[in-house]
Amino acid sequence: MHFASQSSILTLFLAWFTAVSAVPSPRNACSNVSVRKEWRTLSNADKLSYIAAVKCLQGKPATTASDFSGVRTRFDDFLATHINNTNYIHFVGHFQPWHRWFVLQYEKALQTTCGYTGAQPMLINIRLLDWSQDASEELFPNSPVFDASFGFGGNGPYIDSSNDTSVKVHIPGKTGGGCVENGPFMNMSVNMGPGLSLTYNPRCLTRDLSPYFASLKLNSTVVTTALSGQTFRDFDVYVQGTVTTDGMTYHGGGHLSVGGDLGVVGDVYASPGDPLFYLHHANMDRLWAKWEAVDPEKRLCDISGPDTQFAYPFNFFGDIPYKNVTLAYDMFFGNLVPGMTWVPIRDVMDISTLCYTYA
Ligand SMILES: *[C@@H]1O[C@H](CO)[C@@H](O)[C@H](O)[C@H]1NC(C)=O
Ligand SMILES: *[C@@H]1O[C@H](CO)[C@@H](O)[C@H](O)[C@H]1NC(C)=O
Ligand SMILES: *[C@@H]1O[C@H](CO)[C@@H](O)[C@H](O)[C@H]1NC(C)=O
Ligand SMILES: *[C@@H]1O[C@H](CO)[C@@H](O)[C@H](O)[C@H]1NC(C)=O
Ligand SMILES: *[C@@H]1O[C@H](CO)[C@@H](O)[C@H](O)[C@H]1NC(C)=O
Ligand SMILES: *[C@@H]1O[C@H](CO)[C@@H](O)[C@H](O)[C@H]1NC(C)=O
Ligand SMILES: [Cu+2]
Repeated sequence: MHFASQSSILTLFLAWFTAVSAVPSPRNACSNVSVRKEWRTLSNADKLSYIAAVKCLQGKPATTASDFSGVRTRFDDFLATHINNTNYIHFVGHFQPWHRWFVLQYEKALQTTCGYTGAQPMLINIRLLDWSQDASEELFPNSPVFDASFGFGGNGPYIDSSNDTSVKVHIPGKTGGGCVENGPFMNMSVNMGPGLSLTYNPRCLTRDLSPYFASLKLNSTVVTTALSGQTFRDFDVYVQGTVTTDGMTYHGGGHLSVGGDLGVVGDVYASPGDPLFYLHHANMDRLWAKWEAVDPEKRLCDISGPDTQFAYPFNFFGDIPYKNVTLAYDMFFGNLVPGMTWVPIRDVMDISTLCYTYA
């Protein structure tokens, strides 16, 4: 009993060694896997607990208040970090990797700072129905995500912005523009923006829904075309689209079908001021992960694109110098999460190592 024979010790050791070498190193093992689900598949109780966690984050102390004068809460840390980095993280090769890490840190903040036990929800194209069934234009504003009791509230009242020169790109079919009038975020304060401004500028949450734009940009054809890209470059160039309404696809489409001309989530800088930002970007991330899963051996290491905004192949305004990013490229997050200022693209390529998945 007390002394195992040498041979049984050897057997035990071999069994242990075999088991250990067969599984990934413990460093990568996930003790908890977050299962991210589509908003309308959550129970009402789960919807309310997510919304409560977001409101909780909007009351927690910030970590970047000494970097950005407008920051008041932990929620604002994310808004400010996005605003400050906007010109370095869009129309670059690390656009999708940066936003993957960003949404993950938000999900972790909800979980660790606000005791949220669920996962980051996402939206399948913000439509009433699954995109494979292509909801009609009429159904878009009635999507459960805009519900006042079990969603994020709806549109703002109509404001004619057709002659507003501060609007750079006018969105066809816009129906709102004013402050959100119902739901849990009707009284929330968007503390920074518009644009690059990082000073304290509290204002209401605005939305400016365009069901028409949604029908053009969030339909199944757009998603299928993106996923048919054979290389990351093909996939990513299509997903990022261009800066005109014609050239936008589901990234710009998701922002501007809700943000229109005047809505917060349509502001490329301050878009994380609308809590819906994180559901849209989780869906974008789901589609990237889905694209990767088609050929993991190749696609989990496939990255490309410029390190500089609006360089080739996003050279809409002419050619400028750049380098192509690689897996070793370090993405910058400032002081969003202490100790994680720089994150190499390599570390975010495989969501299974980040301990979340999509249902
Ligand atoms: C796993 O999740 C549970 C429930 O949310 C939590 O209590 C626990 O601390 C988590 N464990 C780790 C290692 O994150
Ligand atoms: C916008 O400008 C046009 C042309 O000047 C004018 O007819 C129209 O009334 C203006 N609309 C608003 C809302 O100011
Ligand atoms: C918003 O503020 C108004 C006025 O203070 C208050 O009556 C209402 O209950 C608040 N709504 C929410 C959802 O917090
Ligand atoms: C789907 O999107 C494509 C590309 O934007 C567009 O040309 C087409 O008209 C859309 N289909 C529907 C049914 O709206
Ligand atoms: C970046 O990669 C693309 C695609 O492989 C290539 O055409 C381009 O010349 C590269 N640019 C630089 C600066 O190396
Ligand atoms: C804000 O952005 C600037 C670049 O415009 C950068 O130098 C600075 O480090 C950033 N600050 C933080 C705290 O992220
Ligand atoms: Cu962004």
